[in-house]
Amino acid sequence: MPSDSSLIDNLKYAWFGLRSIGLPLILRSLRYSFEKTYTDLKYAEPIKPRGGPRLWWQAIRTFNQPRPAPPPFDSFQQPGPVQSWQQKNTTLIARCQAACLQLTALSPQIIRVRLNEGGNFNIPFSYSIEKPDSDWPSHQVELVEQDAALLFKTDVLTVRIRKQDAQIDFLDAQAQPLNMDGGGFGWREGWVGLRRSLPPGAPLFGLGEQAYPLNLRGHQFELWHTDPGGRYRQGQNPLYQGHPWFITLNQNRAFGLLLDNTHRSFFDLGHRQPDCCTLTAAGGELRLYFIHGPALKDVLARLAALSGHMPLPPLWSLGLHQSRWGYKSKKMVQEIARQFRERQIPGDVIHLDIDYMKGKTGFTWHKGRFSDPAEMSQRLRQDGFRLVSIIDPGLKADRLNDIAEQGKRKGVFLKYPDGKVFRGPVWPGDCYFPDFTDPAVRIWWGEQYRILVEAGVSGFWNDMNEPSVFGLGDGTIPDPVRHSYEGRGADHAQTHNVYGMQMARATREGVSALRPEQRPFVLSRSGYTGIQRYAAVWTGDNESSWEHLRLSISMALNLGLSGVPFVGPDIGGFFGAPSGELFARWIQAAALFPLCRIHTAADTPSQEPWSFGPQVEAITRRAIELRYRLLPALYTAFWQASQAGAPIARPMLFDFQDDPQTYALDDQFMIGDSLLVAPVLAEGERARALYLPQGQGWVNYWTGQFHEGGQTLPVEAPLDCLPLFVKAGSVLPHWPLIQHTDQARTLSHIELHLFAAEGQSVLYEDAGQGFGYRRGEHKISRFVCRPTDQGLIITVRSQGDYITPYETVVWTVHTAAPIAPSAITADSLPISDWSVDAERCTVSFRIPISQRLEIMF
Ligand code: MIG
Repeated sequence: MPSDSSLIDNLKYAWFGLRSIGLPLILRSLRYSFEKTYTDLKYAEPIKPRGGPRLWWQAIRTFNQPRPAPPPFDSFQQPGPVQSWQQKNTTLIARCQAACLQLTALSPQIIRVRLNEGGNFNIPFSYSIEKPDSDWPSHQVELVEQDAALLFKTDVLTVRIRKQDAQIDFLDAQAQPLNMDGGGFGWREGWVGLRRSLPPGAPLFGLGEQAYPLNLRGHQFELWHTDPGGRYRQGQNPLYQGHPWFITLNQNRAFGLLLDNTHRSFFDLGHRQPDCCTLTAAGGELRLYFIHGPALKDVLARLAALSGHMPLPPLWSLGLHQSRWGYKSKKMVQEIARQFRERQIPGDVIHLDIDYMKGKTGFTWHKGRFSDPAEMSQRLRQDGFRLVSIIDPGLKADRLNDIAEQGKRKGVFLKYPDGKVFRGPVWPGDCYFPDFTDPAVRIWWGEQYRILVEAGVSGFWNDMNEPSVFGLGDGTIPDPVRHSYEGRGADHAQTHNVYGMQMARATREGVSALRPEQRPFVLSRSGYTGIQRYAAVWTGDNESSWEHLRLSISMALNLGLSGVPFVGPDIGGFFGAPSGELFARWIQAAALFPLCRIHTAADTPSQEPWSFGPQVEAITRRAIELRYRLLPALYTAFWQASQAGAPIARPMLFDFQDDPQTYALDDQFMIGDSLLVAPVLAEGERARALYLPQGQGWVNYWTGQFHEGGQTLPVEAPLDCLPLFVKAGSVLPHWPLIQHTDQARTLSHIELHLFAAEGQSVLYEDAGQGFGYRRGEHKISRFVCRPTDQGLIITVRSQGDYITPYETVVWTVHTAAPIAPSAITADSLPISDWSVDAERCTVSFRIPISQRLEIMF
């Protein structure tokens, strides 16, 4: 179904809203919209009328006005000429006519620039930056004075500050421009901003979650987390989480810019001026991080060093998640689990949406529908299913709600500046909102999970945490509402963009305290730079359309390039109903996505793997089986993300940035180092073309056929086929088929498929749960494959103390042409038994875990 903005469509969504929210709540939300405007006006500077009927009247007249755009950058005040400077270790302060600039080289590749009118540079606090300045290893910088400029030099970067106007250029070690100033740093009426030139023609990526194609160049983005309150469309911005970060390339050398400022911000990425980006924020200090590569993967590794790594999640969260808004009873949940097992479709997780709660309010069970949750979760666990349950930030403001009453007594909820507790309507009606920026409140919130933990719920889904409040306009908390901000004090305007991330943090820390021996799984809708430390994210309320299938890929890839590896869409689409074909293509495309969750809205037709008839069921089973077979490869990609910030789902250019042909590709992507996925994204299509990057060979996963890199290849893609290629030279690990990840603890063997060519690859293994891996209970196996005149040599170097459940390896060596080995040795001992498949060009043999294989032809 095409998603045009026809009146009928809009009426349908309005009707859906009316039915699911109900008239009284809609009227309350309308009143809230006036209240919010009233509050905004009441505390606005300069102080307006102090309240009363006149202000109400003004609120009613102005309640739905858009927030102001930033003033034009040309009108910003600028620091002016550099008058004096002072260097202390790796920091330089340049005193200019009207302001001061502070430059700090945190590492040879990371430069922070701050602008401050008074020159009072206190220790910066940031929710996004995890690593304190003092934790960076020491290194040398050199300051060189020239006639017209100061050169601030690390081992690999030169920062050139022009004396005349304090403009700043970043040059590489060869003094080649990386990123040049395009208009300086400035401020006006509380806004701060900067303009930089963009490398000609270079694509731009990042910005967190944006409903755009992969390359963001030429567009403009507002960063102010917003629940669109219905489906979103391509080009709609802002959504649930924008991140103040982008990454680009200057002649193949990558760098990234992070504007560390939580206020409502704007990123104009070559929209008004094609060769410049203008970044502005509605308040706070101007604080910019420049991160050099030159490899994209190094930029991402450095972003993770700054903003934190995704901790390794429990293995079960890599399994299939089945969800819908509307699994309303224990009976329904158990029936879903039963169907999965009966139909032999692998699955690990069932989600409980707001229907499990009493009156849709947090930390309660609807006892009528879920009579004995602990018994239910225990029975599901025996069947290999775990539960994830939803929690919204707002707690029902009701005398009968013990948690809300207790929270009120303890003072955990957000308040207006006059001390009155803030209330806003969400699903349960009027709610109070915890102040997640207060450490004590995070602990209080975390303890509330006890009721769910005791009921055996395994993971936690944080929704509505933009925060979303029912009302017109941007549907959130009024700007003047106060937050602790770690005791520093801040209003909502400053806190808004980190609220959801701090909720996810409170959730993660809370369940960690309740179950210290287990790895938490938290799924969050909102987030910000740093969210990867606390939660996986999904891309919100999408729609069952081909357009959204395509978007789900570019959105996930840009989140990955923003440092958030654990991502995925609602497979099949949230609003609307997918055709069987769309569902089949979506589950194929997302089969190897980091997060693999099927989800749909209330009152949509059912969206389980078997809802579309036997043909689509078989396709879905096959896609999910592929995921479960490849879990060791996927888990290795998770480990890489947790170590070095690499995305799990990677745009083609990530590993092939020297091949410019990869830059524009957003309909194919890599999973980890060696899998190339090229899903079909259009209705009726049964073939497609894909690009194989230069520099190595590629093997069709299904046929075993070898291909040269550096070419566009047409492939057949009947409805039951997901085009999938493997980088030649890789060892691709497979598990025998399991139905859920508990079964990975008793594997009889592992299958290692080598796609013979010169190459290296890695396999990471651990218990899939707990924290033993941090004490060395992991196993990292590095494979090197070397073709020789006589055959192939494969070496396996393993480290770590983890003992795999299996002792046997089934090797399958795939070659370009049929081979008949004359001898095979494993750790120098000859193997007598192997089988050759001449048609598929493979040789297979079963051996104990070994360090060196030689295959003689
Ligand atoms: O306003 O809990 O994005 O996944 O099913 C809707 C009901 C509230 C929005 C989430 C969606 C979830 C739904 N929630």
